[in-house]
Amino acid sequence: MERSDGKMRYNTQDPDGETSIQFLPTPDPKPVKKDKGKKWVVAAVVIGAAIIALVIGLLVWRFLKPTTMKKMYGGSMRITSATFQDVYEDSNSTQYQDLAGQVVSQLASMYQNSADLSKHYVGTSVEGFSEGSVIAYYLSEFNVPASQEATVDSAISTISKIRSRMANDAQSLSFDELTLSAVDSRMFQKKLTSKQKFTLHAKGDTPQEITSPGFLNSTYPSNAIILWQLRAARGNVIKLKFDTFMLDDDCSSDFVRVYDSLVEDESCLLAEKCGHYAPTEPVIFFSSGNVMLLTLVTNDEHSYPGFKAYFSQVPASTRECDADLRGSNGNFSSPEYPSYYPPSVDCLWNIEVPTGKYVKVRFLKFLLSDLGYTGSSCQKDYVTIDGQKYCGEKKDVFVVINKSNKMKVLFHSDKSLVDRGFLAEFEAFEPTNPCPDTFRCKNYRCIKPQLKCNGWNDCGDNSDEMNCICNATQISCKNGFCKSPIWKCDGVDDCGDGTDEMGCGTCQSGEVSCQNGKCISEKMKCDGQDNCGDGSDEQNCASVSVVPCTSLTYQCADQKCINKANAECDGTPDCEDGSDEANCDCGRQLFRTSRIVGGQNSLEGEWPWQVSLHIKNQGHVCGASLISDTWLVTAAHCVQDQDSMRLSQPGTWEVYLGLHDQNAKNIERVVKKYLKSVIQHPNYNEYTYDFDIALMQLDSPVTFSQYIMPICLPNPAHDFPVGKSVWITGWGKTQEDGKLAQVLQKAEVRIINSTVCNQLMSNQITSRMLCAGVLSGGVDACQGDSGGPLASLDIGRRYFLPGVVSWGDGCARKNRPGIYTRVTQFRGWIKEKTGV
Ligand code: 4AZ
Repeated sequence: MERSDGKMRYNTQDPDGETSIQFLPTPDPKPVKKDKGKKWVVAAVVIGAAIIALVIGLLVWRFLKPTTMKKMYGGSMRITSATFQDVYEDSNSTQYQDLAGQVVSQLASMYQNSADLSKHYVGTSVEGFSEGSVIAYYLSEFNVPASQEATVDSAISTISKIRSRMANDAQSLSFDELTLSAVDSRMFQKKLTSKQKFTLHAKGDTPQEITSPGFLNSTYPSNAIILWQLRAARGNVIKLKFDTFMLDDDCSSDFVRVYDSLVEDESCLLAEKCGHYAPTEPVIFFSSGNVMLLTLVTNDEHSYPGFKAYFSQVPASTRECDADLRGSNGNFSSPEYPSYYPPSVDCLWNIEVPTGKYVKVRFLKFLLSDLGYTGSSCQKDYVTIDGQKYCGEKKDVFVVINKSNKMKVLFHSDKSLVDRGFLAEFEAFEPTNPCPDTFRCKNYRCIKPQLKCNGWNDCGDNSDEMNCICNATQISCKNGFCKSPIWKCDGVDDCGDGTDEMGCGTCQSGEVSCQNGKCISEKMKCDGQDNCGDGSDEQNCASVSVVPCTSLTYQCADQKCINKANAECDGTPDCEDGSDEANCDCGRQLFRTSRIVGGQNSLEGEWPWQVSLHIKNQGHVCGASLISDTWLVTAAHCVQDQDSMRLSQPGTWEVYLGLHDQNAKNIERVVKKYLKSVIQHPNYNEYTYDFDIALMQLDSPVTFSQYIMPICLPNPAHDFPVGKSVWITGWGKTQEDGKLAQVLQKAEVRIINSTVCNQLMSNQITSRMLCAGVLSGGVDACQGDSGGPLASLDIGRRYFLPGVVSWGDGCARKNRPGIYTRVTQFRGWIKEKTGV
């Protein structure tokens, strides 16, 4: 027996061998009777059993209890038995509360009548009223077992089909146009710890500013939902225009939603927007009535700066869109183009060209929302021409003709999800000669006759490349196309059916070919050994591992090499020391490339590493790229002394960062800097343009902004594969014998195989050069672009600098690609000179 302190407690072992716990009430205990002890034992067993049963019960309840979820449904109804009064805008007024009470009981009684809804119904809140006669907006909450979600959704959808109801007593309401739809669960997730709601009324014609909290001074609040209910006077619609739109890139949890309602009614959702929009890319929405709801939902990141928008009222009557279009040509567009078209509109254009001619309509841009719908039935927003519907997003220009001098074009938008709409031109043509002096594509586009059978899809529907007779030198693709022989075995499927890449390797079956032409056994691929001798058998392996260093491996800061050439800043830490993801504050394009701002003009802030190099008092001569807060990369030939000019001297130059328009240099976002030093590559050859690279050091560090940011430098092994699409940017000449551009230009080109390029460029291509372009001509860098970036968007959504604009044989000529300095060859030199 083990004794405690003898005062409080001890264990007794009774003759039956049972153990019990006794509390000693007094220092002098009475003898314990045997039958009393038994009672204690029984009691203890009963209590113990009860506790065990309770614990088991709780566990069973916890795990077998059906898990329930919160479901919210938002909607509106048009109350026909009431007339709108201004007090209905004041939620504290008795009139508001009376009517809200009636709406709540009306909805409650409808839910009670449904067996699938009544048991899960929690409550309804009225969120506002608007004119017409009175429209009530509400949110209803349900607590639904997960297994019953579909049943509840279907019961709600039955209710939302109630078209109208006449009151049969004084208590109930007469209403019609009822809507009810499940609110997106991100709008009421538990994480949203802060909720704010504002109600704003448009003041005459004066736009009112709305900003996300803390706009411009601080980050916007995290894990918050903010709602702005916007109202306009009767007979008006609301125009909401975003001036600045810069939210987090994570669109799943940080976004703005705009509703054509006063509540989160998904059937009236106009758009969900996230990320960044350039100031030149209008983000403007219109409501169909005199209310709108703007919402902001944020995630746990403290993002900056948020948005600034203006809202104003526009008379509904000015929004008529029907028109008669007469004459031989003209253009027309969906309402508010290039802003988002309003919901619930129908427009009819009656086109009539001179008698005897036929009508042709060319859609230059076409972006109609068909979200939530698949197939070609065009159920949401569409254009109808002669009974044929067109919808969705069309990447290429498309043409519709009518064999008469008249055409009716109809545009319809439904009540939710809007897009930018369309821009179209109409034209009369001779019935006997639809494409004068040009080739007529199957899709009725007219193209220059010399583009027929040139190996490129100029029509957009390949009809210019059909039924061609390939000449002896061309590749005859199995699908009937003829392609230039230079594309044979270049690693890119140019035919589209692989013909040009067939029979290229000489390796046997069971072998794979190395980049250096050697054949090795398939088993040696990704075995951690450099069997090829050039490391190419250890590239593109399923898992990243430490391998012997070669020219194709990435070297971590700890000097170990890994078999992932493009490991740096791709968002995945691959090196043991994490060095591949260090120093990655580069290459981010804050503004998305627009779908609609066409042509070659860049968006403001689209290429924040682009620098304009000016000779003092003379203007722009070359481009450069920002690689840190003090260093620029440019071309050596830009800083080569000339007879009259000391271009190698820092004092010759002034540099502009954050510049978009050469005629707008004195604005706040543009930073003008001078240079401390210029370093031309010592091996630069002014005759061959070999080693055409130079570095420039700013006299003081530049502060990064949304318009000024460095581009990422590729490590020596970084692979920019043949055929990859890359961007050239600059203020260079827009034609070989033309003028410099005023606004920063952009063009998309592709990396070209060096062997092919060397053949095209009379053997002038060295290993320090990289070729890129469009071999059919028409797209290229030109004089004045030199020194500027060739930018490649890589994994991790960052731009890298594969090349510096160097030289070419003229500009944009057919089969004459642009030649760029291959930056991977100079990574070590850049590091040595700049520390970057
Ligand atoms: C130049 O003179 C130049 N087509 C730059 C690039 C190209 C041609 C000329 C490429 O700066």
